[in-house]
Amino acid sequence: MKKLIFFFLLFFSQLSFSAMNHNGMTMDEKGMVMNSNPDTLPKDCKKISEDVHFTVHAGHKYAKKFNGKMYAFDQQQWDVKPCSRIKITFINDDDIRHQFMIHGLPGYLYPKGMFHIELYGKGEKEGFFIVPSQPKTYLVHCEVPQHMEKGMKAQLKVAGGDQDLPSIPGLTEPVTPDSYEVSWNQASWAILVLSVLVGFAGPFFLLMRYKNSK
Ligand SMILES: [Cu+2]
Repeated sequence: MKKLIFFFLLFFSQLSFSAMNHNGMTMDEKGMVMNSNPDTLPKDCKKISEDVHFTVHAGHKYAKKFNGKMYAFDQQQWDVKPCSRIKITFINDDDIRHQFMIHGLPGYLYPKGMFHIELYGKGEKEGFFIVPSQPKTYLVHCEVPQHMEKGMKAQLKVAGGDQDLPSIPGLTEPVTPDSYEVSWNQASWAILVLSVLVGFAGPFFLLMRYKNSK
């Protein structure tokens, strides 16, 4: 009897883990979807203008075309109309953790202004969010440490957006250029000329002193 109760409890604990769903979050052993919203309209929208479906891939292979980058989405920009309902099918092609995370959505609908799909490894998950009406550019990235810096950064533009975000691979210039690039300003030229002069003049000066001392 005790054994039976034990297995009964085990079974139900596994069941509850495999379909946790609270505070706008669903998760299982493959990953999670946070703040998915398929039906609540932002305050400034009277109705959903259109339904769009984006399949977003994340992975190492999508960064190959970008110099010095390591991870990327297969696309770096998406454009939608005001009040669109967006369905995201997020596919992770890597064996490591990746996220599709969008920031800046209205806080009264999306806690911390965020909608987020995460996959712990290869796999696929989907979720919805509805955007407000005003023209705005939203940051899309992966928040796993260093993944954004290594290329996993993109933007979603509503009604053409209100700006371009920096450092989007193949799209916009970085805020600070990579440190391994040598910028030939006046100071670096001066140092080069000086080091050449010292390199030649030093031994010559020593030789002259040696000759004079004889
Ligand atoms: Cu990532």
